[in-house]
Parts: sequence; C-alpha cells; structure tokens
Amino acid sequence: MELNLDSEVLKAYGFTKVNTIITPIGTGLINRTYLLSPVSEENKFILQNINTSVFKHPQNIASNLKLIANYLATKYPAYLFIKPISTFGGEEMAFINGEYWRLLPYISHTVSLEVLNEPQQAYEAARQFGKLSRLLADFDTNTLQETIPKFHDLSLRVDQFENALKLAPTELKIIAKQQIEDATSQKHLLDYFNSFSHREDFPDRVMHHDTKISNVLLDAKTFKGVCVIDLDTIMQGKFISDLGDMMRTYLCAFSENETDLSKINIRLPHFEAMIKGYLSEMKSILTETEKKLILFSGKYIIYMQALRFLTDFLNGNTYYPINYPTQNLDRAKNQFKLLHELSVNEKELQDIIESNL
Ligand code: GN1
Ligand code: MG
Repeated sequence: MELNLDSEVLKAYGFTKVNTIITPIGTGLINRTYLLSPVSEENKFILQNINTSVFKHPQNIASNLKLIANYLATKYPAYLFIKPISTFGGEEMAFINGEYWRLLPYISHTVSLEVLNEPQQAYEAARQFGKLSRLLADFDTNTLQETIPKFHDLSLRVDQFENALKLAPTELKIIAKQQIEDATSQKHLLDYFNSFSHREDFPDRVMHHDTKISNVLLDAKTFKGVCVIDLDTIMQGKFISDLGDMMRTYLCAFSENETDLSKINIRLPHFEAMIKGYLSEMKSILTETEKKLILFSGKYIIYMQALRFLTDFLNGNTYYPINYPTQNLDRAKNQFKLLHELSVNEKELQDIIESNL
C-alpha cells in the first residue's frame, strides 16, 4: 500500500520520515490508520487520517473527546481513556494540506482481534463497552456534538434506502430484488422503535456506536479487556446502539463479508457471555424499558446495517469500500440472514437475557 503520508504531518508531532517506521494497521472501512515506531522513542503511536467525507466536522470529534476525557479524569482517574496527543502547537489535530490527522498513544501488550473466537472474549469486550456507558451514565449528553448527524437513526436509514431505490438503475434493482423485499418487509422494526423512542425511561446515553470486537484492546496474555478504541462516534444515542452492534459482530463466527450464508449462524454461548459482560456493568443502570429492548437492540442494528449496505449498493457503492461490484449486496444478504437467525433463535436468546437480569 502506498503511504500517502506527508512528512509535514510527522513534523507536527515531532517525528521525521527518516527516523520513523510507518506501517498501515487496522481494517476499518472509514479512516486510514498507521502505526508509528519512532527509532528514538520507546513508545509507539497510532496516527490516523480522518475521513472528512464521513466526519464533516472533525473538530466535533475533538470537542467530544476532550469533554469526556476531562470528565473521566476527574471522576475516575484510573480509567484508561485513549485521547489524542496534542501537536507541538498544542492543537488536538494536525490540519495539513486540507487533511485532518491525529496522534494517539499505542497501548503495548494488547491485541485487537479481527474475529471473536472464545465466549470469554465476548464477555470482556461487552464489559468494556458497558463500563464506558456506566461511567458516563451521569454525563450531560447534551454537551456532545453529533459527529455524524443521525448516525444510528433508523428512520433516516429507511429514507435513504427509499431514495436510493427511486434513483437506482433497473438492473441493480433486479439483482437486489430479494433484499429489497427483505428491507421493506422488516420496516415494522422502525415502527416498534418509534413506539418507545419518546418514553422518559428510554434515555439518551453516551454511546460508542461502533462496538465491533476490533475496537476493544485485550491484554495480549490474559485476554482481559483493557480499553475501548476508535472513539470518533462517541456521542449521544440510545443504549441499543452499542449492545446491538455487539450482537451484530460477536454472535456469528464469520464477518459481514462472508458470502456463504450457511455459515451465518448465532453462537449461543457467545450471546450469553456478551450479555453477562454487558450486564455486569449496566444491569443497575438500565431502565425497565431498556431491559425489555435488549434483544430488540440486535434486530435494530442488524437491520440498519443491512439497509446501509443495500442502500450503498443501489447508490453505486459510494460509501463503503468494495473489493468487487456486488460486495455491498452480499454484505446486505449476510446481514439479512443474521437478522433472520436472531428471530429463529428468539426464544432461547430471550431466556438467556431473562436469566441474567
Ligand atoms: C464502518 O470503518 P469502520 O469499520 O470502523 C461504519 C460502521 C459500520 C461498519 C461496518 C462511520 O465502521 O457504522 O457498522 O463500517 N462506520 C461509519 O463494517 O460509517
Ligand atoms: Mg469505526
């Protein structure tokens, strides 16, 4: 991969191209991420280029992280919250040739998993995300900016899907016929959400909004959770965002890129471990309404992600990078299958939730 990395960026943080080993790292679809290993330093760093077509106002991310970091440092000084390192000029980001960059500490002796294998890893990850929400339960969410407007708003995602459908070329609509039907037939999930969304006991909370397994650092030896990373989408949301995205990404042994749908199944031991980990932190915080919506959180987020992939396919793949033309359609198929599996296993899953509440 070409390292499109201006040496001005390194200079802003006091490094040079000559004295620093730069390696691309991570598999995120949105930002470009590099590991910096400066020869003169014991520490390593993470350098990230912020995708400004997705995050239109990167200063909103910086502002959220600053508020949350200050709050946590005062109330819970032992908590490891990964906040950006300032530039030499004292800025939270480096703005170089029209691009925003930020530097983060690299946390040694940890691993980030691409695939979740053991149930214990689901426990640890869910516990870390639950912990972040618990520590921030009294934080004033109104002080946070929306880093991506209406990011997890399902009605927006349904509207975007319907618009894409209106504008899509006929040949794409023919290929995606089944998934378009699936998308339409599951719209009741939005109605169900709307029947709760204005209740007082369905509060806004601080949500991470991207709780996939690779966004948790685990201790490289013990696999205990260390901290959460990828904090661009920390903002106000409903609890379903984090737990739902964990269901989307922890329960199946294969990722959203798997095209053999017979492999898209739900692992009950991983579900149980995830619920236990999350509730070990959040049980005393969640309201009765929220507790009722635990399983629904998975349906909401998986459906939303299916819609997002399908919409992007119909739009000609403008948002998610692809390796082949129908990849976003395949991702949508994968997510609809996962949604189906959640419904098929509903009784067992709900029993597990209830026995842990
Ligand atoms: C994007 O880039 P990454 O993998 O962190 C997306 C998430 C999706 C995910 C699906 C800002 O996250 O919402 O769930 O892809 N992030 C954004 O792989 O759109
Ligand atoms: Mg992310």
